[in-house]
Amino acid sequence: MSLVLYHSGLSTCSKQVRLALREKGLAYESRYIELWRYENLHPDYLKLNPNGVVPTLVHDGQAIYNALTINEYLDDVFPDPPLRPADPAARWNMRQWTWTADMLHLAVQDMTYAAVLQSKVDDLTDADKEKLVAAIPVPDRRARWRHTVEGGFSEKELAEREEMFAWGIAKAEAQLAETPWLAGDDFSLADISMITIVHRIGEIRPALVDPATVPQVAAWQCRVKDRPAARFVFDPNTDEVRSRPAGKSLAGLETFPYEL
Ligand SMILES: N[C@@H](CCC(=O)N[C@@H](CS)C(=O)NCC(=O)O)C(=O)O
Repeated sequence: MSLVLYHSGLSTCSKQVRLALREKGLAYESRYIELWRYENLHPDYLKLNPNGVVPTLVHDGQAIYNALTINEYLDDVFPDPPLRPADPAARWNMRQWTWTADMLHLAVQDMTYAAVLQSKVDDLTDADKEKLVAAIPVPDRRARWRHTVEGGFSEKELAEREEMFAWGIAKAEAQLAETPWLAGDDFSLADISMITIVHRIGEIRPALVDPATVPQVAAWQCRVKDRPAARFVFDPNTDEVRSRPAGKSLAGLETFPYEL
């Protein structure tokens, strides 16, 4: 049995799959996709993931993508320990939390583009900016990138993203006042999806996760991050978090600007 994970160190979606793999004790081969070099848009990578994003998991030669559905697949194929509740109502709750995490991810992504990617994109020539945007396969993402290369998000747009963050954190605070984990009594994919988002919100807007105002979310973050899988995935000093370590890249992948 072989599992090969194409992922990027700090990407929230990559962390979700690394968490699930480690919760299940599954060993995997790590292949780094350097987003800052647009390796995710390289034709060789697009053959594995036509959406042009990380992560992608290759299981015995079969490529599967989209963090949430990868994690559901892992739970189907490697059911022990389970990461989804058996009870239908709790499973529904788990799914609406993973949906919430996906909604929040759109806002997180825009904020991350503004904070990190904007300056890197600004360094490209106009021709390379055009080439880059044209290579993005999913129209909605292409439009976001176009927005970034054309100057980026306005203060008003960023404030709207921050409102989304506040909405998500308040929703989690209310849930965690009722149950120890987001989907109920047991740790699940809901916690895996949301911890990566809440962690990133804490990096971008620390005031929104202040323990004084959201004590339940703060205590839950400690509970999740105390698990061995999360201790590893959120450790800033591992190979998985640093930018690509030498010798672990997608073999033969060029760095941008390559022929697209
Ligand atoms: N949740 C979706 C979205 C993945 C996603 O947006 N990944 C980001 C990193 S967290 C990415 O690859 N970004 C590259 C880009 O924006 O071009 C999935 O897992 O496929």
